[in-house]
Amino acid sequence: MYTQSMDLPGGTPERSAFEGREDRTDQDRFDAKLRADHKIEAQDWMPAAYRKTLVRQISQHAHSEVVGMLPEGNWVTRAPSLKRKAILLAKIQDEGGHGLYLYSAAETLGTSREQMVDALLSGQSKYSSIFNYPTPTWADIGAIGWLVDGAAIMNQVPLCRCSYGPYARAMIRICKEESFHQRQGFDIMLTLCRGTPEQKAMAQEALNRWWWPVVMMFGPSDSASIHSAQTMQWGIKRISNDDLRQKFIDATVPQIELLGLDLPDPALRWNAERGHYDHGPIDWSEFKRVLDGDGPCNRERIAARVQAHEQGAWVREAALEHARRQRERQTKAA
Ligand code: FAQ
Repeated sequence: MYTQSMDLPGGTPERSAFEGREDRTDQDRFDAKLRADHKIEAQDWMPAAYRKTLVRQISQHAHSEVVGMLPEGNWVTRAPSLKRKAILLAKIQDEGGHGLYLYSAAETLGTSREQMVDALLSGQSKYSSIFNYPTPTWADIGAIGWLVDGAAIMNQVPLCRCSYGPYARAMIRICKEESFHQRQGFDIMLTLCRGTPEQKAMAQEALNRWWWPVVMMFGPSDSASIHSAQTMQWGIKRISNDDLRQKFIDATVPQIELLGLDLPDPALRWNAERGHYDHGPIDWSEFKRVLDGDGPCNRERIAARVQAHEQGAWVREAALEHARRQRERQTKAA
């Protein structure tokens, strides 16, 4: 699916348009494609640093989807009704699917799934800070869908226009599914807010717990973001960390008000001059601590992935053996 254009004889029309001039270097053709807002495809020449950056970002994104299944998985057996359990199971399965599309998109760049998974399990590769927080109540599941998926959509819609074709195409389907996830989370919150005072208090506590980690999820401020300038120049990132964070806050405050919950940051205030909400200072030392492996659940999350990987070894071995036998049978039959 991600590399369809590799199968076209003579390459894509886009490719030939940019390859007509003999005197152009690979770099010139790459730059011209970016300027014309054409997609870079897996078979195209690309600078080594562009490839490396994409593998870093896409694999981190894939790991986030897979590790992101854990906080919600914690509630599958305790969802308050059969309907909520079925919806939660479907959502978690979607996140696993997103991880698979993204690993496939990253594999088109020449890095194997094994290499990427090893980098996650050995702690060399990051995953989103947000999944290092616990889910002590059912309201946390509502808050994850509403806020975490809401933030993910804000960040990922611009990635549908990313310059690397396989990543951009994977993001289109992922965004559609995240949109359903966001609504189911808001629906959980709405039900709790219209329920008993205890249920509404549970929703408020979950909002207070998740607000700052979600605000941090967009990454360091623009002045501290080491990759943004280059990734924006390459058309990987289209909107900066701070601008996305602001868009998310502006979209979410009216939703908090609609739920009838208190704002989780006393400094949140509409600034008519700027046309945006102002917010309080972000505790970047907490963000750094979580990235450095010392968040509330970092160790638990990696331990759960290592255990799942070890326990799944027999499945990988069986699948490889099955494929080997099939090849053997086909060779004999030929
Ligand atoms: N967590 O220079 P920048 C989801 C790292 S999917 C951990 O600004 P960049 C779905 C960054 O990697 C959520 N690390 O970097 C779901 C870099 O470190 P490095 C994931 C972070 O790449 C919902 C360093 O800081 N989404 O939620 C974080 O330009 C519910 C410097 O930062 C994506 O991955 C962080 N929050 O911008 C699943 C989207 N922020 O690599 C289950 C794609 C920054 O040099 C349940 N990724 N860092 O060691 C992106 O858009 C970008 O990579 C950013 C970071 C915006 C995350």
